[in-house]
Amino acid sequence: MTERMTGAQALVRALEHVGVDTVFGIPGGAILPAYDPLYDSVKVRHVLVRHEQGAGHAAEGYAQATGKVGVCMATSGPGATNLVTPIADAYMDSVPIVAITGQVASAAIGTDAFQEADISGITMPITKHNFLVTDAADIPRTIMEAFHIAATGRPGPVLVDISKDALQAQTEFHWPPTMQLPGYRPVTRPHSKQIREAAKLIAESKRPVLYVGGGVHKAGASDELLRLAELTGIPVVTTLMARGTFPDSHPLHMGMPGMHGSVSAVGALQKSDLLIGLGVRFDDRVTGQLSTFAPHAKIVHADIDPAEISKNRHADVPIVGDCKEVINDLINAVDRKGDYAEWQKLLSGMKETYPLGYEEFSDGSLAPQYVMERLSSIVGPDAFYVAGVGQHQMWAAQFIGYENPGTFINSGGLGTMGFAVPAAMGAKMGRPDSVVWAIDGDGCFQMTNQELATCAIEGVPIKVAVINNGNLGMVRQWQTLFYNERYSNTDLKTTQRIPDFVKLADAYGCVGLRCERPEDVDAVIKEAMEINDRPVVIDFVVHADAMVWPMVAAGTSNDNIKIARDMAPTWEKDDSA
Ligand SMILES: Cc1ncc(C[n+]2csc(CCOP(=O)(O)OP(=O)(O)O)c2C)c(N)n1
Ligand SMILES: [Mg+2]
Repeated sequence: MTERMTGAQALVRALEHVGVDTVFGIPGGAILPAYDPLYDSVKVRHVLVRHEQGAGHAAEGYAQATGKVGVCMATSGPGATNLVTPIADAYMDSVPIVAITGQVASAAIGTDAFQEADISGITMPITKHNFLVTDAADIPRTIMEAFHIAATGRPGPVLVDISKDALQAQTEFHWPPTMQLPGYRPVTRPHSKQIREAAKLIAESKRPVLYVGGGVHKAGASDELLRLAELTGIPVVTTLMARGTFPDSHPLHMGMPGMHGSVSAVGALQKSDLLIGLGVRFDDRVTGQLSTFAPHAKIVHADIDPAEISKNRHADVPIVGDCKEVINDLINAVDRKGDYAEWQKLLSGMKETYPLGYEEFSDGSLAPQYVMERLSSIVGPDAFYVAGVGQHQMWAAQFIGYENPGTFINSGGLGTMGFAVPAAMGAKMGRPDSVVWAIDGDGCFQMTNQELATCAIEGVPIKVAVINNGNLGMVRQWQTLFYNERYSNTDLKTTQRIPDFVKLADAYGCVGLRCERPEDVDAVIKEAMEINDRPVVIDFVVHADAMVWPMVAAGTSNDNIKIARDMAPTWEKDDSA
């Protein structure tokens, strides 16, 4: 059955058919035809944000909290270019979003028309796929294809740029359209020979490690991972993108590897004889200097994206497939506990000798890590924690105990300051019954806090912990360590209360609270937990000199991990082998 309607109506109808319930965006000239039928939709709620970057990050937060595709919408030119950062962010972290942008009328494309930007060209290298639609008849099929591509295989952002005349033209709408995606067939079933090879290496290894990345949760395979780990007794490390995929409290969990990873997790990789990489990409923040990364280890590398395998480190056994299927097949192929007692003992020893710790300040000021510990214990592991980028992000990764997959949402690959508040808004809209905390830096917060207005008006009661160290702290930390304490342009002077975050919160219709002393932390967190009719912002004024440890300096070997300034763990003593 076909129905006659405009391209814009067909767009909204298609969005309804693919199951969209929330769209984050801002209207403008080229996309205006689409906003008219959107006004009438009872299935699709449009959330008017304050900046398109917020729309993009909100779509990412929504996608990560729900597992569905997030949607953002913007007009041509500056509206579309404001989406570039969140699109790049989603690309790096494999987050399924669809960005819909208006484009100038097809006859004007290429003429430098008012608000023309070649957004499909601009986003070509940072989208999984993108479309420029100039014919109304193509709109429904393109939408169906965009959602299919975003959500299947390795998830990622897809852009659909639609010219204004295509939105305005009349067309015949029918559903479902037939997708035309020849050649797009992601391989999900792993090859059985590769699984056998992997099982053989596992059986031969004395020091195996399950090196787990964001792909495992994306494949919905955390239960399978737990079974594989418990069946075999193989220790686990979870990357920044995988926090919560394996319970932090589990004795086999060695923590997060990488530049700010735990000694036991970094040590596990460096001393391993077999890394079983699952949905990971051997990122430089994990490997450190590549030539000295896990020097004794053979590599099994499973990923749904064949382009990741052997990209940075040669895989002895490459496995292309969906992590859920890969892990299930490994469970069947391995089918017994290995003799890893020595190995487990070595790693547990490291974990005990070098737990995460931090400096407390004698002047009674607040340690940011203490705020994280208290949040973790008062709020608990059922909440979502959404971080910005910087020191606070690393402390949130280190000092909050994650027990549930997907509960730590952050910008890993791109490291986008300004991610937290809008992404928390998106997460809360996707999961309204869950508690959602944004953990933000005073620098990051000043990039996107205008979405607090959106939260207040749309009734999205997120909670924001601003870790206010008065500085672009992570950059300052590098200046402390590598630039002779020459603090060029990192002092935000936020401690002079410009802006005053409590007043700012108040101005945005939120509750603003401030906490400056360790003894007040519990009470302020509890107070925030009691407020559910409005967003809450807590200004945690913390010591400027707190640092993130452990640390592997960029480009150096993981073997040179420091647990504090000029303090290295003594590997040799631990490592009898
Ligand atoms: C958009 C953007 N600009 C610059 C950077 C570089 N950068 C990384 S961390 C950081 C400091 C962040 O400051 P703040 O939000 O206060 O967090 P803190 O490190 O103090 O916890 C900067 C500037 C970035 N990651 N993203
Ligand atoms: Mg800061």
